[in-house]
Amino acid sequence: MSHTLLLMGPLLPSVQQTLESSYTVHRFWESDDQAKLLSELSSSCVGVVTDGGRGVEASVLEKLPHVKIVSVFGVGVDAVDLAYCAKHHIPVTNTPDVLSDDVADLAIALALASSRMMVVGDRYARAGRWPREGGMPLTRRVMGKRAGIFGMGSIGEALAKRLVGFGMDISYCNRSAKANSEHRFVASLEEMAASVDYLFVTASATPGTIGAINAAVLDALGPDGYLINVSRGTLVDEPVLVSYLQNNKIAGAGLDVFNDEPNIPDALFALDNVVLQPHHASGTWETREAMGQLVLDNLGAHFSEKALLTPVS
Ligand code: 8YV
Repeated sequence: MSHTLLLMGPLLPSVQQTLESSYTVHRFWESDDQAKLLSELSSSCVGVVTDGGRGVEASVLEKLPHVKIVSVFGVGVDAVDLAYCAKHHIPVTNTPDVLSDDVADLAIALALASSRMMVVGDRYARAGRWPREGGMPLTRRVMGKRAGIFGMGSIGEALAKRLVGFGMDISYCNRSAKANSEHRFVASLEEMAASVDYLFVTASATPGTIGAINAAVLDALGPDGYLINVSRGTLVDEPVLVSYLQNNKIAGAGLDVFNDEPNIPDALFALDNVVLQPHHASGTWETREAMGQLVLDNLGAHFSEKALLTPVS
């Protein structure tokens, strides 16, 4: 008999199909009576599969005492109750590295799109304003500017490689300096923000980083600085960011992530100095397939009692 798993939300169809053909999978998000489903699965469910946004709460895990693995389709595990998992010796796996290049690409795209006002330009062109009014207003150059990366993990490193190609001067702020990094380490986020034109947020959401991009950091970034966030909305004090964008206290922002996804603060829709994406930095076929394969491989390793490929430490 195949192992019983609880799937918290839909996955890429090909991945979900493979999962459902290899295991007995119960779809949590489709259930009309989730409490009943959890009680029915309490003695049989041995694993949970979820994505980075949904994670899994202790209130679900408590009802499934035989769960021995949580496999996350995503690198961020902030929505998983890690303390509960640690206490109950439930290993958690995620999908690092395979998504880093695409997330870094989107960070670059957001920096270019916000500086070069690409969305404004697109609207300008489509509205037929070019022949009527002439060229759109001038924008700001990216090449050769100063970039600060908050979080120099695999995504930060992939981003730095790209920024080198833009001739940028690169600093980074991390828990500690990276032994082999050629870039400048700055221990204080505020200090780094004061010395860059682009502040990229690529750190994972932890108690130490949540709320880190606050008024003091945005003041330091200043009216010529751009904030690019491809990590988690929770790292930023969102109401403060909205007011800084409304009042041009920073030059602009490129945002893939928000505090209350899928809801984006209405005020941002009215602003030309922000480029918005619906949390899609890893959203390519190639990366989502690789993430799905890693989810399946981690489950396969767990159920055949082999070492997990990408356990969250
Ligand atoms: C995904 C993510 O959008 O990896 C993460 O942590 O947030 C994203 O890659 C998400 O997990 C897929 O639904």
